[in-house]
Amino acid sequence: MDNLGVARILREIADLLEIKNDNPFKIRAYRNGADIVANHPHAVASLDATGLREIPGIGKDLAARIREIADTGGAEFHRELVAKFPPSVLDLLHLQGVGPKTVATLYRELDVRTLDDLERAAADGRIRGLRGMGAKKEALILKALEERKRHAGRHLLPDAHDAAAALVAFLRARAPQAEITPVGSLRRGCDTCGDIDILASGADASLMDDFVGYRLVERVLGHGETKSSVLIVDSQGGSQSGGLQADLRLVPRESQGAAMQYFTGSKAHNIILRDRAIGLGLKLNEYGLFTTADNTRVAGADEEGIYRALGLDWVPPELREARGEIEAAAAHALPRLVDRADLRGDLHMHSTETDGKDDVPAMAEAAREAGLEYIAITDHSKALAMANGLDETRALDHAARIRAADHASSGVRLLAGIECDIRADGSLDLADDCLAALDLVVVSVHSAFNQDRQQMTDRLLRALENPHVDILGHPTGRLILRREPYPFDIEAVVDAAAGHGVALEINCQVDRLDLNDIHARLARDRGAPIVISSDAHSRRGFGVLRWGVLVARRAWLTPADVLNTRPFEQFKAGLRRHRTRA
Ligand code: DGT
Ligand code: CA
Ligand code: CA
Ligand code: ZN
Repeated sequence: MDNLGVARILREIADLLEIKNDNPFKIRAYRNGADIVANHPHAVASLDATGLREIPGIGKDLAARIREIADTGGAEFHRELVAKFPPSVLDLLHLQGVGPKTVATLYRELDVRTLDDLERAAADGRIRGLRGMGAKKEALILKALEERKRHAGRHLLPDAHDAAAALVAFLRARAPQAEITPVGSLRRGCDTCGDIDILASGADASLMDDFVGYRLVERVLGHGETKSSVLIVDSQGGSQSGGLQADLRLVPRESQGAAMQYFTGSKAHNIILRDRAIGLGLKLNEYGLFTTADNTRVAGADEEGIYRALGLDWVPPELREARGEIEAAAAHALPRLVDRADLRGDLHMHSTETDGKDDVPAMAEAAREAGLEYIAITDHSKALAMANGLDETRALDHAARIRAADHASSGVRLLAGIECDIRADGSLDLADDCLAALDLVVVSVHSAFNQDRQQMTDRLLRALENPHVDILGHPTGRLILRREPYPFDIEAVVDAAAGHGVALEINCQVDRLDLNDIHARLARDRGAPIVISSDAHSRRGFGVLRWGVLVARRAWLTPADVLNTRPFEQFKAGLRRHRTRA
């Protein structure tokens, strides 16, 4: 069994224990164990009990449990828990606003075992009568169910990316002479993907047999000569999202570019391109670009050739959304999009001082390995008690240690920052003199999400007025496929940020990507500075920067639009705290 399989069972044990209202330390031990196993660079199944216990955070009991799972494919303890609770109750836990206590009550009192059971109970008004629930809670549950339906069948980009990368590697090994690439929304860098589209050219038809025989295929939906579709189990195990569809298309070599172009999409981009072709007396399809008059092939082997024949510069896939890219390509005015390699700094991350897993020197070392020149350590403020958030005294002590570490190191430059909570009324969680004494202040909303549009707008605007605020963190609060952004007037907030010189964050956490592409482009257009930050919670947390860069590219951002592409001194000078004083 691979690490993700082991981690999944450990995580289920933690969830089930939580529903059972078991010992919180035990629950945390299993949950931490699941994270550690999932992130471990080597297969834990290949380690013996002693080897397992050498992994920091894995104790004797957990090591024994992991061995049992690796040896037998399961754990007795897990089976006992599953016997007490049907595994389908775990689906309920993924609903926004439904915690383990609620699940336990619903199960015990109403025998709610599945999402369907829950929907019926809520629709019948049976939930409001339960202790600690009420009509408001019932309405929230109905809303969460509805949102879940809306998102059903979509997957986070990084999940789709990982699944596609493994599948493409498998296919390439089977057909080394062929050209095999992911296309569709995945290639465009969309934050969610409906399915995985893969294009192969120059491959033998037998590649289709290899494809449907892939190890992770759960079900074959179609098996043809030029197109096949399968359902594969996704890395999360599929129970929540119901598997991931993958399509493979096979085209002749001379159509490679045309098919790349066609199947990358988007549909809207393709339609504009096709109309442009018609206007030029040409015909564009997935096989090539042809003259209408006598069907002569004009282009098709490569994408550049297609765009060129249509009088266009090659359009980066992230821009192919019919948002003005064709006009820009015709005018040779496409932007030079920001790259991961352009990033020199990272302005949002956590350490062991609050809810991070690694200390400041370890984070600095990992940042250096990730090619960064400077970072800000921005641990939580006291309102986040759950995360052991900092009060003024601890924040300043922590800052002193960060600065000492900065002087001691010859590598990455460190900024002593904070991620300060924005309270419900828009005031900040830490006193002004404390914020003024730090190098960088990120402010974010972590509570009172249910305010109405006006309240939330006023709250954010008030926070931005505080002169010590440099960056607004994860500005809309969305959790992709789980929680909608809180309602607020984004244009008013973007304009205020531009006016105050507060940077808006593209938070790179895979389920946040907040700002999204549209909002980041709006921010740029209105003159608000932008930063791309990892929000890393461990030394392995910098890998997510690539996803935020994709959002920035989809937002048409150039390196000049992103503050943390600047060298350290120039970056610092561009921060609001230094600008407003100048
Ligand atoms: P998704 O899967 O919902 O995340 O989004 P896409 O863009 O990957 O959509 P998908 O998988 O349905 O199709 C892949 C690409 O194939 C799409 O981006 C453009 C092309 N395509 C599919 N259907 C049509 C169509 O009816 N007309 C045109 N012009 N292109 C299409
Ligand atoms: Ca697709
Ligand atoms: Ca598709
Ligand atoms: Zn946060």
